[in-house]
Amino acid sequence: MAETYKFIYFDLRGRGQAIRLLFEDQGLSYQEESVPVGAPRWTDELKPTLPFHQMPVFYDGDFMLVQSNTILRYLGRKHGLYGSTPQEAGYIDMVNDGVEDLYVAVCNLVYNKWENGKEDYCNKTIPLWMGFYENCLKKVNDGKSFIASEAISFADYNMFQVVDAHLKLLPTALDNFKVLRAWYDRIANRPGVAEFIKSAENQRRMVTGTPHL
Ligand SMILES: N[C@@H](CCC(=O)N[C@@H](CS)C(=O)NCC(=O)O)C(=O)O
Repeated sequence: MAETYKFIYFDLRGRGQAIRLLFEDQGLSYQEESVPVGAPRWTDELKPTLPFHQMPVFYDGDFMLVQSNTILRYLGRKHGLYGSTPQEAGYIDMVNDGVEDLYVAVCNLVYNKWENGKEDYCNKTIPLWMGFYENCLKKVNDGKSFIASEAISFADYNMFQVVDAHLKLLPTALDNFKVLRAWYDRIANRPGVAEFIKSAENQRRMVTGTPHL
């Protein structure tokens, strides 16, 4: 029987979202514990026990991992979502690191500099990065497949969640990026992803722990 993974994260999309999308799209069995932000379950019980005092947390049986990108890579290796050559794996890593950069930037915006930063972020940062992602896609099969090949990778789920978060912030974010838009729609329409996206639990979750996003 296939393993049931265990996953613990806040009741947010945040850094848990790409992992959830991967589980759902790949039909992997998982049980999630969703912890309310600020709950004693987090502050008193879980946090002090974790390597970096942060979530998400993932268990494959007794084997525990934290660090969202590490968890994605682990699942990528285990489930064939990490390319089929060293070059493909390198390209997947490169794009995933580019996703991390924008994720950190958007968190910095909503947590630290919303009032003074929003306009610049929407006018400059979002088009710049959507362009970066579109160019990365175009390098492989003219952007008609996934990040590194015809096969989806863990980084596709991660790039999907970061693009999706930016569409919430700026619904026109993809208007000038047809290749990225088509890639986004291809992923959004995969049955496992589509069903998860429209689920009540997903709809209810904010991207971050702020009122802005
Ligand atoms: N580099 C880590 C960052 C993890 C992180 O920042 N976790 C946040 C939630 S997204 C957290 O646990 N915050 C609660 C706290 O620090 O008390 C990762 O990618 O998992």
